Amino acid sequence: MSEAPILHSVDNGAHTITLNRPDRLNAFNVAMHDALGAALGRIEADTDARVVLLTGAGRGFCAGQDLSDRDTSKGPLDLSIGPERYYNPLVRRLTSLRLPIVCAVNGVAAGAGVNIALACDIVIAKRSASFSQAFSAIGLVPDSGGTWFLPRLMGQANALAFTLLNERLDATAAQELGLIWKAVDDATFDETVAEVVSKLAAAPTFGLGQAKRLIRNAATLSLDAALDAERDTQKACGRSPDYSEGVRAFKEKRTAQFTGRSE
Ligand code: T3D
Repeated sequence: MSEAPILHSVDNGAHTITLNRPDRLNAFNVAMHDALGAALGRIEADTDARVVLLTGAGRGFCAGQDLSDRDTSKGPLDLSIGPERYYNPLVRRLTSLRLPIVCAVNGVAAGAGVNIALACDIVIAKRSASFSQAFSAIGLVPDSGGTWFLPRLMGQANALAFTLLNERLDATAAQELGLIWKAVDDATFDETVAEVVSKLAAAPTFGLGQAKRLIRNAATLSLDAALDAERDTQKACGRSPDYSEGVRAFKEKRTAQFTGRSE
């Protein structure tokens, strides 16, 4: 029996999704897309969910599209289908999920694998991990949001060189360039990821989800529009039980016990 392409577990509101095609460096095929979509559907429906962790099995995080599924011997392929059917909906779901998503880049990330990591909210990479756009090596353009994420995160000059030269960036350089939040020594990687996930699992989830939405939307807003959006969202957050609990706990000098709920 073949291995499941996605592993999904839940522990106290923390959902872990593991891309599980290690012999292909967790490259995406249709079965993996479908299983990931189903896992995200379960998470979206879980009213007790607090945080999502996305990672990969084996020595890779994700090598993008599984190229063994692309047969060019019989004429040109329509490569708008993969983005339209799978990659674009995936990036939209990750960026709009009302929960924080931690991406633990456990090893090599290439092509869409990099850009899917960048669609997550907090990216932590093993010091030994690497990032390459890979697309230019096979005549393609960055997809899965790469053309949008890269210049915003690392600046246009770095985005262009990273894409056109297809150089592998190690995790330390990726952090220095602003592509990811943190590169962590391999020996302490699992521990650091677990600490971040457990902190987010106990956080005021509704407020975090709103902050994520505002920051992601602000990239295309004027300052005026962002100020208005903050005001309106603060009103909703101010009505949440976690706001009352946070203020009470502050005054009583104790750790807040958040429910994560909006009301
Ligand atoms: O098609 C559409 O729908 C459009 C959408 C496109 C989205 C994309 O992501 S396009 C970009 C696709 N990805 C790539 O081009 C990356 C190809 N892989 C590599 O360049 C290298 O494998 C890596 C830089 C990722 C890692 O190099 P390395 O030396 O650490 O590992 P390796 O030996 O090359 O790979 C290990 C195995 O994984 C190997 O299999 P083998 O020889 O042991 O049986 C290799 O063939 C396999 N593998 C790695 N990447 C892919 C893959 N198999 C299928 N597809 C892959 N993308």
